[in-house]
Amino acid sequence: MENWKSVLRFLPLTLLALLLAGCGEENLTALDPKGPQSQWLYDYMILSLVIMIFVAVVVFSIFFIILFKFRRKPGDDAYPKQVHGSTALEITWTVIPIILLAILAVPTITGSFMLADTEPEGDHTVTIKVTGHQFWWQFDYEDEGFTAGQDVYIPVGEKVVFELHGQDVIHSFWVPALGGKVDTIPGITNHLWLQADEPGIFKGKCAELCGPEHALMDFKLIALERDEYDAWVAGMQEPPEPQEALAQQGREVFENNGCLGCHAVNGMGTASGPALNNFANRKTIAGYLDFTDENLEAWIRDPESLKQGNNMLAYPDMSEEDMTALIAYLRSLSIE
Ligand code: HEC
Ligand SMILES: [Cu+2]
Repeated sequence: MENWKSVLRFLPLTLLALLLAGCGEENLTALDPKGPQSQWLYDYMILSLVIMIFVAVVVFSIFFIILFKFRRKPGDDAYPKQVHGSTALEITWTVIPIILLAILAVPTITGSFMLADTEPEGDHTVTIKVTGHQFWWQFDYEDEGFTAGQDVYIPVGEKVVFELHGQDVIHSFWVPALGGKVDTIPGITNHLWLQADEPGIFKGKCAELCGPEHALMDFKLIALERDEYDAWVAGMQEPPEPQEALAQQGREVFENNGCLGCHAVNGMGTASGPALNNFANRKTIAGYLDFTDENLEAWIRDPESLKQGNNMLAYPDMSEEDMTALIAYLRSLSIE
């Protein structure tokens, strides 16, 4: 019994430690902003926190002062003086909150307009159509004429507009280090803009419970300098051709097994599976598995065991020879 009590006593501390431990992953935190949107959100959070701490300190100080100053002293048996209402006090505690709310209202209003302003800036604002699927992301670069799966590339230091769509259920597009989250809803188009102030890989999450593997619906936003970004776009428009014999053999396996029915490797994608034109450039398979041959094979043989309820076909009986060639082909799909 005693043991249980001491365990319980440490529970809040343990939970708090776990909670804080989750806040540190690089480029997956709103507490280390990397763009104007997330910087604004962060500053606003700090401002509200400072105001709240100020209020808490004042209120608790008064509370404790009164608690000690006016407590009953030994031998003090007189009935205390009764007070009802104090105009000065009531005005004070009405006016101070009004001032505090007014301080918060100014950035709330200007910031809301700033965050919602998805008008293009200049003539070359990149617009990307995002579609949330169970449990992966599709990124259509309609002006440039190609589709990307899982990883979304943007130029650094520029406003990028995202047009958000949902394919099946409601998902939510969120890159914590760059900005707020916005839902992707079937039948409705939402908008969001983001900007990355420095090059890097920013991790993204689906932020709306969308099915059994919602937690694995991860993606990456990759910010490149303008010239590198232009080179990437050109690469995506001219997808790589396999050079090695094994990879060429693998392309046949790919074509003969109906992979092409769901996966585009060229141009605009179909809607049922991620485009694979730059698959070999990914850091992860299916958004979260380490990029190794073993994981790739495991995924193709039995995707259900790795991501429950996803819409990929399983190929448990593919021969080792076909599998080796197929993996060589998939590994050749890279944009320099
Ligand atoms: C019925 C449609 C369908 C077919 C057929 C199909 N896939 Fe998929 N595939 C998917 C879907 C959907 C996903 C995304 C699953 C997820 O992450 O939720 C996927 C994911 C993948 C991925 C991971 C992609 C990434 O971006 O990380 C690879 C690799 C892949 N498939 C390879 C293949 C190969 C090789 C074949 C043929 C042997 C094949 N697929 C056949 C639908 C399909
Ligand atoms: Cu989702």
